[in-house]
Amino acid sequence: MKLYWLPLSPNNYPVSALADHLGIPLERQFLDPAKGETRSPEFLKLNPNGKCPVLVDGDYVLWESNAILMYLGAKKPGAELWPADELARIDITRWLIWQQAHWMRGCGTLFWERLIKGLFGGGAPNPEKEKEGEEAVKFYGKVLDGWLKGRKFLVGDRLTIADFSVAAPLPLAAAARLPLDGFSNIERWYGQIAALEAWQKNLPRPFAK
Ligand SMILES: N[C@@H](CCC(=O)N[C@@H](CS)C(=O)NCC(=O)O)C(=O)O
Repeated sequence: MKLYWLPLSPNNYPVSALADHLGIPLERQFLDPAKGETRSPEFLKLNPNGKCPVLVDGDYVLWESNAILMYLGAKKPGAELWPADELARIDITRWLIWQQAHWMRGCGTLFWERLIKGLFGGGAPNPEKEKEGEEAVKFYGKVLDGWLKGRKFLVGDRLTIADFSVAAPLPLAAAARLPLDGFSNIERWYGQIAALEAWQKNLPRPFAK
């Protein structure tokens, strides 16, 4: 299997970390958007959205990070991180949808304004956008922290792909000054993900903690 990826991106490193955690060997190809590599005709044939990650397994091509987490999770016998139980899958899917629809949007606004824009010559952070991002992260952070109260992991008290997905922005929390202070349940839960060897191996250094 081959993964086209951007190692610094929170949509990307959880996929690579899950593959390592499950012991699934991947050939990894780093793409550089600054060199137009995500807009090349060859890459657009794989993903017309021009985005990473993309997983290629023989003739099968899959884009969208959360779909790739499901695919990798399903590859392992027993599929413990993407369990067969229907309600567990629905619960996990709920968190994967929430991650993209709400969580990553708020965090992504702050990543863009505070970490990425400047690297691409986009100038100083826009205070209105920062305010918008801060409000979203606080609002959805409260949702996540409340859910995690009294729970070890997001779904069924065991590690699943939902944890890999929802933890995605947290390694960059300090660098992007995500307003998560006081969310002790998030901190405790994320500590377990951060302790995974495969997670540590794939963190986007030098930004990540
Ligand atoms: N919803 C997509 C988002 C993918 C995405 O936005 N990838 C960005 C990096 S965070 C990308 O590849 N950007 C390169 C570009 O637009 O040229 C997913 O989760 O896979």
